Amino acid sequence: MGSTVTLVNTLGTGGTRTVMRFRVARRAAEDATVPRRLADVRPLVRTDAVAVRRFDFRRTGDGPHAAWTINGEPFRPGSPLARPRLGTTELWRFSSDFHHPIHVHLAHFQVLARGGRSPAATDGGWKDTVDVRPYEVVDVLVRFAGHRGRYMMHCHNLEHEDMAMMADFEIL
Ligand SMILES: [Cu+2]
Repeated sequence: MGSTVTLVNTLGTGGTRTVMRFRVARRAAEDATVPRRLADVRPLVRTDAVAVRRFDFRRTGDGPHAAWTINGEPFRPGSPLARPRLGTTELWRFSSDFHHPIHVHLAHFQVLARGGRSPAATDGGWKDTVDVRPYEVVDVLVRFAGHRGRYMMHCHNLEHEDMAMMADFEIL
């Protein structure tokens, strides 16, 4: 009692550095339980993939013309970078020059490999976003199980998505 716990954004400065503070006000009993098994996840395997696609996330160009791009392309709505088929699984290989959390809309995936090695413990289960660190290559198996139509993937860094580090893909 009386102690404090402060949540800090170590990448933040000024007003974005200290996120929140908890003050322990009283003793309390914890009566919640965690189920022994959280979910049944059928692991996808490499041979499920009917296609392999590469998406490279990096800064392209110089000076005022520099931009955050995917496969060197600026965002062009309506020009999909991939056309996967509904009901299939593909291997998507994400590479990066920087720290980019890659978010794929409405198509969940499982991490197959990180830097050519087994995924990290935090990569387990179904994902809609994967952390790709500087000069890292992350292979994911994406399952297109929802609906046909145009979807989007993008870097989830706010500054990067604000600068249109995004691309369409279309599920056929
Ligand atoms: Cu980014």
